[in-house]
Amino acid sequence: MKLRFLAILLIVALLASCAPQAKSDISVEGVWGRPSPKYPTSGAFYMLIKNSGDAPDKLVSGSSPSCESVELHEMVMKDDGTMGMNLLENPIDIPAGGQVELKVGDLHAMCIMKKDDFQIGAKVELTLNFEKAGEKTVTAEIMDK
Ligand SMILES: [Cu+2]
Repeated sequence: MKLRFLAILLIVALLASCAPQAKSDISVEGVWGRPSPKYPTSGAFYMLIKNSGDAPDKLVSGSSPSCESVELHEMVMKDDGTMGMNLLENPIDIPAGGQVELKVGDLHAMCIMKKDDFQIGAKVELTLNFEKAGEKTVTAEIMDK
């Protein structure tokens, strides 16, 4: 009886010590940007964000030396049938083992009051702030597409 109790204790202790800490593992690919076709003072960044970890993460915010500020936006269909964009109220979820694409006509990181760095072929630094993974600085190539 006592032995069995000790065995259970031992198993519980082993399980507790072996339980791996769930972590997110964020990588960012294919980062590019362009001047906004509609808003002369703005630009947009697009990219593929992958999470190969076993915990979900969130893209909370961004910043760039080439922008006054960076906001997370999504394109939406307005009541009158034209496209507009909304400032996201919540961070962008990056699921564990999943990916999220910021792409034209959908989610994007908006460069507010861009500086003169958005010439085609230029490289613009962008820092992304993730809830768990922390800051990731990437380089966006400015493209004409
Ligand atoms: Cu936008």
